[in-house]
Amino acid sequence: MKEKLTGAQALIRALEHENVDVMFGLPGGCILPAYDPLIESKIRHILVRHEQGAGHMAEGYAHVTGRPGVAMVTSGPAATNLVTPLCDAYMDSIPMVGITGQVPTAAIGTDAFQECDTVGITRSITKHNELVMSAQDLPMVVRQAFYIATTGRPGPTLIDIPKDVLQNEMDWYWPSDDEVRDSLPGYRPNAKGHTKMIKEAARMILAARQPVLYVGGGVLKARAAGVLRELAELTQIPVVTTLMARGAFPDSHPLCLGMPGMHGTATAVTAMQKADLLIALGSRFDDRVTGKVSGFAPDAKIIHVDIDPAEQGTVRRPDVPIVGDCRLVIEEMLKAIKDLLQSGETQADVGPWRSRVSGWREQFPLAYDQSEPGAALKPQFCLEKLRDGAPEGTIVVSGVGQHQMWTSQYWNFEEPYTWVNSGGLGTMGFAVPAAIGAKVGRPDKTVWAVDGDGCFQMTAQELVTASLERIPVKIGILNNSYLGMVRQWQEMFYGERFSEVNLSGTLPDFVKWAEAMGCVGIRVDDPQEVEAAIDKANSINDRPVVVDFRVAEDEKVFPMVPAGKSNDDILLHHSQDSRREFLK
Ligand SMILES: Cc1ncc(C[n+]2csc(CCOP(=O)(O)OP(=O)(O)O)c2C)c(N)n1
Ligand SMILES: [Mg+2]
Repeated sequence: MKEKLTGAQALIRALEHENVDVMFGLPGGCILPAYDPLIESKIRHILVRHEQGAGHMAEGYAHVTGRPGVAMVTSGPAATNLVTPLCDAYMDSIPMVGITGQVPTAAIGTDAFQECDTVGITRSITKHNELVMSAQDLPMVVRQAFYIATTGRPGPTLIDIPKDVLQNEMDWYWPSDDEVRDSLPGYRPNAKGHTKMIKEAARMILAARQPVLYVGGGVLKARAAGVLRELAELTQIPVVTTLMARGAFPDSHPLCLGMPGMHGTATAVTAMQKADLLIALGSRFDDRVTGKVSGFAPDAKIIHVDIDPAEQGTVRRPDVPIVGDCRLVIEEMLKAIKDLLQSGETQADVGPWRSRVSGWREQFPLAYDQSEPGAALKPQFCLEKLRDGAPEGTIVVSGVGQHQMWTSQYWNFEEPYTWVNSGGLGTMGFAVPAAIGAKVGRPDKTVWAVDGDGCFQMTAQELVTASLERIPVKIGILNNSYLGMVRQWQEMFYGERFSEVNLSGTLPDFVKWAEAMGCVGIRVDDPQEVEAAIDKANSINDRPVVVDFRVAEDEKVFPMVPAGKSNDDILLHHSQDSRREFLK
């Protein structure tokens, strides 16, 4: 006799079978039946204050653990509140499973209370989504959702479950791996790269005189940091790590050039421009990296390794396309290079290239000035102090804006999975909930979120969640009283005509707000007091802490490649028109 369960019981049991240990959510009418069996379940449920928070928490959890984050919410407005995190996870290839309630099957299409077409709305921002029409289907649908979210190029999936489907009875079963694969005949992610292409890539790597390893988030997704390091050290090829790949290669390594792109280091940007070979590993030639595509790395041949065939040639036509998992492909590449070397082939001398690149690094370091007595506190100074005071292995999360770019620039990323940010979508409000999710996933680690005053005001209410759930995250607000990144563009490209970017110098009081949410609040505006404030924040581990760093209003992020311009037009500082001289 098969065991009879309700759809809701089957859903929760299926999540347990998928080894879900925590989920983030908020109940409501249509998802109500699923919240009932949750009471008996071992799965920890974190009750959020807004469904967007649940989605970003699931993302933060997935970022640092590599396991899919789960968010469960009700229908209609709750489902639409989950749209931004789903899109965010889609853009940054984060494994995540969203579960939404839906109006009863008989009411679908009638504009019922809290009805919306969730699968329609989320179709283009999920890897896969499904409206479940029968309770009997639930175990298979759950297995498919987890399988698709975590295999191939990871991403979000969504299961939309009408209320009656949760209430109806079904006969429990648990599909095997083969049954899941067979149920998805159109889905066969290709993990292993093409042997001939990999050999061709190995030959090109040995022949290149000015090569650069252009490392993207795919390397982290593939857990390939170890083999990447082997490849870089064997070939002595310099490495750039994109915004999504910070931590995939240690910043302190002599071969590391830091971040490329719009706000990348001059060395990373220029090395790519001057390269004769770009080995793109899990990177997608994003416009923030390439600048004007026609001017991007004009002399470089391209090897492009990506698990998603759709990325090949989208922006720049590769000379050697390799579709496959970065770890497996790099392993094969290493073998192919070693075989060639053993058979007597030699590598071109990359020594002169390396010294040229090192010269740029010495000549064009990141710079700011905090030395002037009485000058306003600089955000970069706060970041350096945060970085130096942070316990080893601290996870850093950021919002979106100037503070995000400074964090990526000034932090030293030494280990993978210590950097969590919203790269592709650039979602303001990401940091606080994502930090909470990260801390839930890695309670053993210190988690600092570096946020903007604008971003913080979008999702700060989740600190109530963190206080009540005893999730002691630390938030450092680089409070410049402005939507700083927009202000920077208005200053530079709109003739200093500031429009709707001033968030007011005095309101709100972030310390009082933090205290009202059950956190410790600290304010600091004097450079002399920054270290003590950070030490105090680091010593508090029973509650969330918010540090309000009152920083200069007009500091700008440099270097900068203005939008639409070529990377050759990188600006090192505001007074400079272009850096063409340096590039010659
Ligand atoms: C949800 C959302 N709305 C608008 C934007 C556009 N935007 C990008 S950065 C930014 C300013 C962020 O201000 P703040 O959080 O104070 O950070 P700062 O740049 O000052 O460090 C804005 C409005 C966005 N990225 N996301
Ligand atoms: Mg700001």
